[in-house]
Amino acid sequence: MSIYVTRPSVPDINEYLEEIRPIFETRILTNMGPEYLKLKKQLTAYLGVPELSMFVNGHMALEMAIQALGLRDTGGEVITTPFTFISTTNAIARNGLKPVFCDVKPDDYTMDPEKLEALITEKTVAILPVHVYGNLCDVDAIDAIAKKHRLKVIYDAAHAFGVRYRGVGAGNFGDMSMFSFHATKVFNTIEGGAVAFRDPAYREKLHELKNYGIHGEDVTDIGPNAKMDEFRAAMGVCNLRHVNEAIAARRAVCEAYFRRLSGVPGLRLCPTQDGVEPNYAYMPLRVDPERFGRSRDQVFDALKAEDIHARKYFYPATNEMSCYASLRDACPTPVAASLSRQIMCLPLYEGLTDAEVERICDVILAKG
Ligand code: T4K
Repeated sequence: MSIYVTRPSVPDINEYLEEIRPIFETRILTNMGPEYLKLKKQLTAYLGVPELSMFVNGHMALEMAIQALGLRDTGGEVITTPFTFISTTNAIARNGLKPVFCDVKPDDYTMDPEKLEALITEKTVAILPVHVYGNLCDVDAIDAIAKKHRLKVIYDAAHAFGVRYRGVGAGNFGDMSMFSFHATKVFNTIEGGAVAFRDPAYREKLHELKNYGIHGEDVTDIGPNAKMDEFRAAMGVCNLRHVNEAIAARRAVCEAYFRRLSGVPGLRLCPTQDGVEPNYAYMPLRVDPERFGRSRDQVFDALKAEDIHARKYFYPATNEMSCYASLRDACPTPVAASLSRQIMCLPLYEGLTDAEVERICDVILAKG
């Protein structure tokens, strides 16, 4: 039987039907109706953030966060990392800004604050680090550098749903944080996303931006339609009831992988960071070809031959994509380049059995 990198969590169908039943009576299908408001309230509490605005997907949430901070079309530079999904870099470029690539740390794959300050110029307007795989960036160092240079910080927290640092929700750092609620994430609304923020001044701005920028009878900012509809919000309400069980089930799968794979020469699994309560969003495996004797691609292909579909998140690094070719040489990122050739994410989801994890590990460890 095929094993995919993930399998979305879904509620019992009757639970979902109960949740959407009132929608058929009220006929409020979208435009921030009762289900949207219900989910927003529940998620604000769950994530432990002061303010939240929900969107049709995480990508639009990120684009709107940048725009709400007044950075769109300023021609400025935004420092980010290339070891991420293309959405992060595209959100900067689609706002008319220039991505500047900072390398990542080899231990947790997040922005290396020691390489950050050298990239700041008079054109820099913001820093956009990524909590990749749910590993938290060095928020203390990054926020201190941003404060010193008066820069905005937007965290791509697409992978960091429910992650806490010293008991504080991941959405509390920087000026804004974007969460993705895509089907492949720890918590899903089918497609969906949100921006968490502290300053209530952005509440109205984000609300207007996702609704074409309409402000009363006027339009002050040019916005798209990026609203989350009632059916997706209802899916979120149902999934949120079970998310703690889903995270616990993922944890058990991760522990099974660690039992088989940790300590194997040439293989590296990501340890839990100090002070961080993780969400077990991804199971990245780094393969050092010299020490392991086989490359990431060889292991990936061996799994594929057994109908096991790991994913090369994130290969190529975003600064290696042709659309960003002109920016590549300006700031080389050798650590990200090497990681993108050595890491793959193994199957991880609620319901992946111990026997399946054993089968996956057998293939990884088999001598080629
Ligand atoms: N920033 C970061 C750092 C991100 O990783 C992402 C998204 C974003 C921003 C943007 O957030 P969103 O706009 O997406 O909310 C996936 C997701 O589409 C994307 O959300 C995610 N990151 C990215 C890392 O991965 P693919 O191309 O790998 O998805 P796909 O369709 O190949 O799915 C992987 C496997 O999951 C499939 O082989 C089978 C299974 N699957 C998938 C879907 C969609 C299912 O069983 N059911 C499903 O409905 O991109």
